[in-house]
Parts: sequence; C-alpha cells; structure tokens
Amino acid sequence: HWEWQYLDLMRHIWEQGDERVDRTGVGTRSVFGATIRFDLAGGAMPLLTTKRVYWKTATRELLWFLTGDTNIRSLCAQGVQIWTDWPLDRYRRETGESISREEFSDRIVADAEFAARWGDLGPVYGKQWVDWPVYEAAGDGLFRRREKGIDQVAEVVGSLKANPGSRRHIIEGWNVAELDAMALPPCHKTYQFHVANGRLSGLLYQRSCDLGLGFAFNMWSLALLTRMFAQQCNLEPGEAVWTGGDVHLYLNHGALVEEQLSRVPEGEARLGIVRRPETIFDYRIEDFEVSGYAPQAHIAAPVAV
Ligand code: UFP
Repeated sequence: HWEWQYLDLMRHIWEQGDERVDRTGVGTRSVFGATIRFDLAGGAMPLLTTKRVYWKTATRELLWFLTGDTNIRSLCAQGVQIWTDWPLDRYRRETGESISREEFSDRIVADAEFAARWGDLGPVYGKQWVDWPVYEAAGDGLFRRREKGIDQVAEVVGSLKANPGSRRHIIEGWNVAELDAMALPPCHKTYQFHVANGRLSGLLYQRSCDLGLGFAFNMWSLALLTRMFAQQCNLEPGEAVWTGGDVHLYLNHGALVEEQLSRVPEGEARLGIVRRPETIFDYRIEDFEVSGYAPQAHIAAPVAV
C-alpha cells in the first residue's frame, strides 16, 4: 500500500529526525529531503486511509487558488477555515480586540468592507499562479506594473497541449520580490508537469511540510491538479510525485503520531470527475466524486501558526 511510504517517513522522523527550534516556537523533529510517489492510473487518489482527510476542504482551497483570489472571504463563506488564523492573528494584534475565530469569520462573510480590510492574505498562491506581476519600461528608467500579469496556469495548459515533451511545464509560487507581503510564504511552491506515453505526471516541490497535518492536503491537491490538467489536455493520469524540503513533525503532535502509527492502511480512494469543464478554471466542487473512501477516524492535532 502506497501509504506505508507516509507512515514509514513519519516513524523515521519521529524516531530519528533532528530536533530543531522553529519559527512557531513549538519545536519540531525534521529531516531534509524526502519523496513520496503515487500512481494515479485508473482514477486512484492518494487519500490517507489511516485517518479521515477532508478532501472537499482541500479541493475548495485549490479551486479558490485557481480563481486568483487571495481574500479568505469566499473560503469562510464555504465554511473553510484553514487560512483564517493568519488574518485573525493580525486583527487581534492590531486592534487589541479579543474576537473569537467564529465571530471573526462570520464578520468577514457578512461585511464586504471588513473583509477587504482584514481578510486579504497578500499575494499568495492564487495571485502568483494566475497573475504573476510583470513590470514594463515606462521611459526615464521608470517601470510600470502591467495591468494583467502572467497566468501560469493557462500557460501550462497551453504548453502541455502544444509541446508536451517540454521540460518547462512549471507553476511557481515563490515570487521572491513579494514574499514579504504574503501572510505565509508558499509551502507548496513549485509544480512541474511531465508527459510520457500519453500520461501526465505532476511533481510538487514543497519547501516545508508539516507531515502530521499539511501533507494529507498537499498530496491530495497535487494529485487533483494533475487530474484536472490531464483531463483538460486529453492525457491519462500518470504519477503524483511529492518532494519535501524540510519535512517535520511538531513536538506537540506526539498523540497523533502514536495513534496513526498504530493503524494499518486499507483500501483505496478513487476520484471521478463527472463532466469535462470548458477550461481549467471552470471546475466546481460538485464535479468531483470520491468513491471507495472508508478511512479510519479523524485525528485532531494543534496547528502551529
Ligand atoms: N504547511 C504545510 N503545508 C501547507 C502550508 C503550510 O505543511 O500547505 F501552507 C506547514 C509547514 C510548516 C508551516 O509547518 O506550515 C509553515 O511554516 P514555515 O513558513 O516557517 O515553513
């Protein structure tokens, strides 16, 4: 079962990872450099079975990236709170108000002006993926930001169709000049696609991975994005290849690690895409149907912000 790659990596890091102080102050054990591969043939998807993974939440996030939106408002409106803690933290810091997360999220949804003021994450994934800024000479040594940036997603669809053998099918989130303005510099920073024998594979380079919480989402989204590109380009799904830089377990995830390592992976989820949307930007949550997913119980663990 593919999931042993994940569980083995988890055990290895917990038992032998280097203990380090990290940005969040929680502390981690970590290894540097790891790869997990998954064969997408036949519709199979890398959904962890040793705990329940909320794939719809991850899917809503991915669809939100593709709209280019960087405000949490539409996520909050769908009940997706995975990005809420960053704006919430800032709000509390800057106003001194002790608002609950639920209250904050409700206000973001109810009040467009409030959302515009407090809900934006800066130029994170969505912005870089579909509107990477371009500067043009405006004379006198001045540069002007072009109104429309580069749509890397559309370009990759184009290059996969026009030139499948290319080694340059890349979507990059790491815009060095804009990192300071982002709530969180991209973790899943580089996607590369590869065509061989009519099959499309996707590779993700993730610079930093919270193996206990983040990975399950990141692996799902990589596979989903690969499936969507494959469908748009009339290719069969190939492999999803995940590569992590700093792959870590937070020291307060001991209970999760112990519980998950006591479980045995079983079964395999499959993804059906019920229609073929016009473009890569036209997918909706209802287009995705997962079958055969009978995971073991969800395991909760604290998120390090
Ligand atoms: N993280 C993930 N996956 C993500 C994401 C964040 O694992 O998609 F957005 C984790 C990795 C790390 C933290 O534990 O969030 C980011 O912290 P840093 O920027 O210091 O690496």
